[in-house]
Amino acid sequence: MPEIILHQYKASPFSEKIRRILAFKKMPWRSVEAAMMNPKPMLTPLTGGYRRIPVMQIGADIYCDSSLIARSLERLQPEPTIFPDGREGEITLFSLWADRHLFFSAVPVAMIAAADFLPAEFKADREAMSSQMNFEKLRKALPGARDQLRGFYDLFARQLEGRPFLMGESFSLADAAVYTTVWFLRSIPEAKALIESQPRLGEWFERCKGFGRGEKTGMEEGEALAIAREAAPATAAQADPQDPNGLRPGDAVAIIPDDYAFDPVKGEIVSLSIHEVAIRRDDPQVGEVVVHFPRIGFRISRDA
Ligand SMILES: N[C@@H](CCC(=O)N[C@@H](CS)C(=O)NCC(=O)O)C(=O)O
Repeated sequence: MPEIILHQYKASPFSEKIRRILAFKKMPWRSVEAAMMNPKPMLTPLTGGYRRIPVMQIGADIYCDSSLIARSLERLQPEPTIFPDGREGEITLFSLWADRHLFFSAVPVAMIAAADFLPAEFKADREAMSSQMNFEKLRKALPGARDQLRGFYDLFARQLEGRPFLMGESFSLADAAVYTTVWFLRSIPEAKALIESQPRLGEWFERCKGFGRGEKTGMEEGEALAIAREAAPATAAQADPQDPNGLRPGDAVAIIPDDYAFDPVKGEIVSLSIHEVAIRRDDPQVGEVVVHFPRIGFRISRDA
């Protein structure tokens, strides 16, 4: 098993999604405590500009976005699976919904609850990252977000009737994705009240939490950069003959998320498939690295 390095921070809900999966799979991992705000001089040499957390590093291969990190962990260690009963499609679709629709309903609730305590520089950083993170807009969005959340929590509780986990007998990526938001809101009084009114939800939360903290060992940021510098990327060239836009290995492209934090990462395509694109870039600090992105949720454009 290669050494898994996760750039993450404690309060990050999408990191918690990956921490749940690592704990469930009992995979050892190294933790780099990442910065919560820009600038991120210990992360961007690896990613080429992508700022979001979590990021997984294996040597000189860098994996962006929790959906791709989850798939990659499953590939590295298929058992116990996060796609039980061959239900990968359904579970992935469910988790993609949770990553956006569910999480975006949680953001106004969490941010407005914390508004008086958050430092001005944090607010400015988040507003620069996403136009939706403007506190006036968040305040306006709050009543609607509360409505959505109450409805979603009710549906989760119904789904958990007679099932220990959302998809049945076993934990899956769907649980990890919903846990991301429920964990994010765990100490916000109105979200706590929703859980208390639905005992099944609280029991499910404890079940997911019960996998423990996983086998985590700390790592200094500088060590992660040195590891990338000393390693060679392990990604083999791969074409996608059915690529809908005719992209090919060797093409120069720029990649951005399609929702927020539009920092382009530029490089040359190494590998393409329906669900993943990997690009090679050269960085003055870490040398040659290959940065991997999911294709769902990201835009790839030719970089002339
Ligand atoms: N779709 C992304 C979302 C990642 C995301 O928004 N992460 C938050 C932290 S949980 C973030 O990066 N916030 C800005 C920052 O930390 O600089 C994923 O699944 O990884």
